[in-house]
Order: sequence, then C-alpha cells, then structure tokens
Amino acid sequence: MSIHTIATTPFAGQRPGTSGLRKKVSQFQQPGYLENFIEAIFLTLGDAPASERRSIVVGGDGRYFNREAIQTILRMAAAHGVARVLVGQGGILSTPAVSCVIRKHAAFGGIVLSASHNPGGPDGDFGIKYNIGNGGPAPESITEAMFAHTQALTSYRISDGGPVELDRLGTSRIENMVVEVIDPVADYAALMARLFDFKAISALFAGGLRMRFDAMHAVSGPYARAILEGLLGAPAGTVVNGEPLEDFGGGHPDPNPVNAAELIAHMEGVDAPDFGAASDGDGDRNMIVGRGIAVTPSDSLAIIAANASLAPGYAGGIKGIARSMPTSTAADRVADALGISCFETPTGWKYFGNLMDANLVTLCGEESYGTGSHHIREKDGLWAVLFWLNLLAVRGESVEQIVRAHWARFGRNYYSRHDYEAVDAVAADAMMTALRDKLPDLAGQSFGRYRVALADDFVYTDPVDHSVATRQGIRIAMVDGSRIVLRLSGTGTEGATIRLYLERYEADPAHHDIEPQLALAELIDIAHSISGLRHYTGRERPTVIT
Ligand code: VG1
Ligand code: CO
Repeated sequence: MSIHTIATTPFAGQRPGTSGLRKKVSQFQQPGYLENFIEAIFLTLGDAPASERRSIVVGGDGRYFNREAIQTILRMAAAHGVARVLVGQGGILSTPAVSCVIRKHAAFGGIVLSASHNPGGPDGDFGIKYNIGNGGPAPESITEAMFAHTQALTSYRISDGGPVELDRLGTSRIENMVVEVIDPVADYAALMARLFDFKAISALFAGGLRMRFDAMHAVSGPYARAILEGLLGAPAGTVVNGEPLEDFGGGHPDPNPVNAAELIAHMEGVDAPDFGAASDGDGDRNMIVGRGIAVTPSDSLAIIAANASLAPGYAGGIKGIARSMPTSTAADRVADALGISCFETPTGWKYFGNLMDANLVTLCGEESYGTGSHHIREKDGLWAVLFWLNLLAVRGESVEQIVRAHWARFGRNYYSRHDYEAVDAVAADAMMTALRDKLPDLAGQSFGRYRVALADDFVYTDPVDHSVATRQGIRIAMVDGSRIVLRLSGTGTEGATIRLYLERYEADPAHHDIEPQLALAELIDIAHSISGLRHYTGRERPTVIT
C-alpha cells in the first residue's frame, strides 16, 4: 500500500453553513470535491504525531453516497497519521450517537456524514460536519480555518489501501491505521438507560400505552427499534418506517407537522395512539405528538425543563437552560421560576457547547425540533422522546394534560415559523439589508396594540470564550413580550431560505385555545409591513408553516 498526493482545484466560495458543508450529491461527486473538504479538515487538525494515538469517529445517516464517502475518508485518515477510526456498522451512526461515541472513547473528534433533514438520494443533498473532542460541532474558529484551507489547498493525500468491510463488526487496517467497525446503537442505548427510568417506561408499555414512532426511513430506525421495542418492550410495529433508506423513501426526513403529516393524521384519528414521535435524517431532531395535539418544540423544551427532576439523570435539578434566539421565550419563564439562567444563543447547536462544557447549562433547545442536554454535545431526537415517555410514566397524565397544565402555570407562548424556501438570493439579501437600515427607527413605534421595545440584528458574545457572532437575525421584540424574528437559513442548498418566526405570549388560560395562525395574525401582518417580504420575494405565502 502507499500514500499518494493528488492535485486538486481549490473551492471557490464554499463556506460551510449552520451545520457544516451541505451541497447537492452531484456536487460532492465531482472529482476532488469531497477530498478537498476532507483534506481541509485534516490540515486544520494538523497531522497526528506518531506519539499520539489519535482516534476519530466516522459515521453517517445512511443516505446516498454515505458508504463511498466513508471509504474515501478512511483512506485519507490513514494518510494523515490517524491511529484508529471507529466507524458505525454499515457506515451508520446517528449524529447524537457520534457525539456519544466521541465522548465515551475519548476520541480526538469525529466526521458526521449527513445533510440532516434535507432530502437524500442521487438528486438530493449530502453533507459533512466535523465534531471536536467534546462531541459537539466545531466552533466557528475551526470551521473558518477549514474554509480558508479549502480555498488554498492544491493537493490532497490519500492511501490506496482499502476498501474496508463496513458491514461486519470487528477490526481491520489501512496502512498502519486500525479501523474498528462498531455496533452503532450499543454505546448510545447504554447512555439512555442511565438517564431515564427504563423500568417505569417498560411498565407503561406493559400497561398498554400505545405509541407510534415514525423514523421516516432515516437513521433513527435502528436506534428506536433497539431501545423502544427491544429494551423497553414496546410492541413490535411501534416503530414505523424504521429501515434507513438511501433516499429516505423519497420523503423529506424533517419531523414537523407538514412533512410528518402521516403521523399527525394517525394521532388525530379515532383510534389514535397515546403518544407519537418522529425524528429526522440524522436522528438529532424530534417531534412530540399527543393524541390530538402536536407539542411545539419551544414548549417541549420548557416542559422538559419544568419537569427535569422527574427523570433519574436530572434528579438533582438543572444548572441552566439555553435556547436559540428564534426559539420562544417559554423556557425563560421556567428558568425564572427555577431561579436559574436562560441563555439566548444564535441558531445552531455549536453555540451550546461552551455553555455545557462550562457547566452553565444542562438543557438546550431550538424551535426547529431540536432538544438536548449535557449528556452529549448534539441535539438528540430519541433522548427527547424518552424524556417524554419518562414524564408520561411518572405523571400518569396524557401529553395534552401535561401541556395544558404547563400553560395554565406559565402562560402560553403561541408560536409559528414561516419558511420561504428557494427564493432569489439577491432579493433575500436586499430585504435583510433594507430591514437592517430600518431598525434604528423601529424602537418605540406602535403597530396596533403592539409597541416595539427593541429592534436589532442579534449579536452574541460567548460568555465563556468571549468570541462574538454578529448578524445572527433580526429581532423585533414588543413591549408585551411578543416577538418577530427574521433570518436567512444556513442549511438550504437552493437559493436562499427566509425564516420568519412569530411569538405571542398569553397568560390567561381562557385564551389558550386560539388557533396559532389566528393568534399570531396581527403579528404576521406587522412582520410583512415592516419587512416587505412579499415585495422582495414575489411570494404570496410561505412554502412551509410550522
Ligand atoms: C436549521 C435550523 C437550526 C438547526 C439547523 C441544523 O438551520 O433552523 O435551528 O440548528 O437547521 O439542524 P437554518 O440555518 O437552516 O435555519 V439539523 O437537524 O439540519 O443538523
Ligand atoms: Co438533523
């Protein structure tokens, strides 16, 4: 075997977004493209000195191009002095499992192959993300260094060894590097069993609780089957669409009421199960559904926080909460009641890492169906589902009862997100620029019954390393706590995606039954009149409302 140096063309303008590099599969298949990004990762990390037995973890969500990409990464890792690679069987590892395995085995880092909730298949998307030794996404300082390398490097190093057999558990080698094919579920399942009361949840299933977990033909299928149907004794068939497919069965593995409409329909039927849940392409997102009620992710975070001590892993209470800026302020109210801090961070899980490492927060959440805790450094779909099952077991109430009791105590934060997908990128930028220019004049202005208390473009200073992230989204906060937020997506692969987030607080339980779009109607109008969204995009209505 030998190691080659192969010429490659630098990338032009391929800056990784919110969660690593996401592009069309066809782009990744161009000669040298994948290799360019992987080389940039290794150049940023520096070659492992022979004295350091450096391990990395590699795995993905099983989408089209996963296996091919893994073989290339293994050959390149061997060429950069990596001592050992842990790779999930069949190339499979959910994003939370990668985080778990990095931490458990004290790996140097990990490479996650996924475009998460984006569609897959030959015409779909592919993605690569680098995670650091704490198990979380690389911070901006590292991703920026990688980006710089992608633009300058002119060659990459690769071994001509391999390919490695990925389907059989066990050990093989490329050059001097050991490749260990591991069970993708085992370490993760053991961690879940330590955090939650598996006895109580098993009793719930034994007592007849009916659940439907929709894995959307994505990576969480094997995890959900092993844990729910295996360890917890849920009846076979509880997990549906549980086979990971390279194209996710042609679906869009993004668990929200629009993409998981089939699950929602089941939960509304006469014979609806007691509990429903779904997860996304790489298993880090969750949707929680009760009979006849879909739980808003922002509410889910607040409810988990308010009930945290009911789960064994959190019996001692929680240190603090962090939520992304567009996430509703429901969690802030819980933090107030508990006398702990609630941090507001930019969108993207990487901003939570420092807060968790410094033990400032225990729970984190995003409005985009992402919830998690300090047990790993990624959001964790199945974790949230198990938390809810633990809650149902201890409280002996339905999902709806738990949600309504929460609103009665803390008030309801009506919430919705309107996405305008694949709009013209130049128009989207023009809209944001015009909006930024307007901000200084907005404070103090009244719109109907709303008066603007604060209008800014969110700037975040990390309380731990003091790094500053600017231009993280337009916040327009009203005096009564209602909010309008606008930002551009960092994960789309076609044109620009504009996200409009809306939130209205309502304390009075007599007003907790309004249809959310109606409850938010006035704020939606205000958002349009301030932003000129329809004018800039030429769109009458959003692509997706969640
Ligand atoms: C979206 C979500 C964000 C999430 C990110 C990655 O980003 O809004 O909250 O962290 O996806 O999630 P954006 O920039 O498109 O709004 V995942 O499950 O796709 O890794
Ligand atoms: Co995801």
